[in-house]
Amino acid sequence: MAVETTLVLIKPDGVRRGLAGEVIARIERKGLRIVGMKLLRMSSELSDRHYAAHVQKGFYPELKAFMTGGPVIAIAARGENAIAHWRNLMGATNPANAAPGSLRGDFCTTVTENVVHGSDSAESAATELALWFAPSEIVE
Ligand code: IDP
Ligand code: MG
Repeated sequence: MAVETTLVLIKPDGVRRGLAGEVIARIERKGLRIVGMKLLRMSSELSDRHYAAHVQKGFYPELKAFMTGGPVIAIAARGENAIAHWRNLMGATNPANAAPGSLRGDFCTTVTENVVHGSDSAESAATELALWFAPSEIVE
């Protein structure tokens, strides 16, 4: 078992709909620890870097417009196997496949506007955390 830190984003739909408290409560009640958190607007450049694996895909223009269209909350969440635990709490990418009880299963209907982000591997967590947080913004 490894202590991991994962990047959580509350996407613009989640912030706009007042779901930040709901998302944060699920991080906390799971037993993950928040070690970084801030509200910001995702820039065009940050979108292209964060979603580097998706920039060539047909859905990317819509995804980018959505993600840069309103404030997001970025959270660094830490704990044993934090990456997999957060992916489970989020639910499947497409809310049609997301289990009831998961955030995407409970709070959204469309694949683009799906409330939350979570890193999908240790490698992407490290890359994403470096994009979103300066080392001094991670607080023990
Ligand atoms: P993930 O967020 O569950 O890791 P990814 O495949 O990494 O899913 O896709 C990143 C984001 O891009 C998704 O959360 C969703 O907002 C959007 N997305 C993914 N696939 C599609 C699609 O087929 N149509 C529209 N948007 C998509
Ligand atoms: Mg992903």
